[in-house]
Amino acid sequence: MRGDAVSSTKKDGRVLISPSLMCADQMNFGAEVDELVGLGIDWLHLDIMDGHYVPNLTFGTDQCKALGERSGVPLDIHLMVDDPDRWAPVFAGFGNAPYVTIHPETTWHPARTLAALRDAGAHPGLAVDPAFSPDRFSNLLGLVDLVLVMAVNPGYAGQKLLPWTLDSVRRARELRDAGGHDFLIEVDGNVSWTKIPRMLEAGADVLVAGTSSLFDPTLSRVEAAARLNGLIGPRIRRG
Ligand code: S6P
Ligand code: MG
Repeated sequence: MRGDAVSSTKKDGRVLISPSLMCADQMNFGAEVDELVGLGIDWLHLDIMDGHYVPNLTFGTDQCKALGERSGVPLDIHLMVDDPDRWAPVFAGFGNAPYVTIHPETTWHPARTLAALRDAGAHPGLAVDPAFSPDRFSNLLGLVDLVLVMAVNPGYAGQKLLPWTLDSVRRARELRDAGGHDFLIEVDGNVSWTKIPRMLEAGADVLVAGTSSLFDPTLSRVEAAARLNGLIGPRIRRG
């Protein structure tokens, strides 16, 4: 079962915006989240990095738990860890029915991990690393509510698009149509002013907004939200 926000997306075809909180001002974190929610963003994207699967560290469990209790919008938790079987059920408990996305290549039995997420009340998601085609995971597509296509290598904000990943977005859409699935397709990485139109044309339903758009350092959040509105339509209410 999906939450209301997603059901309404299916009905009205809106594109969802999921700001990447590793790009927020970490010294002003609570106020940043409040401003984003006030601007009408749909989800909050949380990159969970363990310093092993990716060479970086980001948020921990306490911060995610606090966000789930306070923010009021669905959490979009992107696990970049080398032990998702340990961590997926923990993160599944934060907020109300969060999206929890794993990289299937990080576990021996990803179908079991995805089923455990569903059993825990989360929306299971799978991430497609730039090294792979979505075809690699075709047997898993019936188990997920979200396919997150990475347009950069996992680990850092502020990277450049790997151009073939747009074909992965397109391919995920083809596989969804051919298989009669109804997962959402999210693009994560260098979702920029110039690339958003191509990402939408390829089939993206959800955009992870980072330093390339909503956290563009040359704009205020309100200005950046207005620019996003201009590209994808009036989805951010007070841009
Ligand atoms: C990367 C991570 C992403 C980044 C996002 C940042 O490992 O999964 O979610 O936070 O890509 O956005 P940008 O526009 O700086 O690439
Ligand atoms: Mg991410």
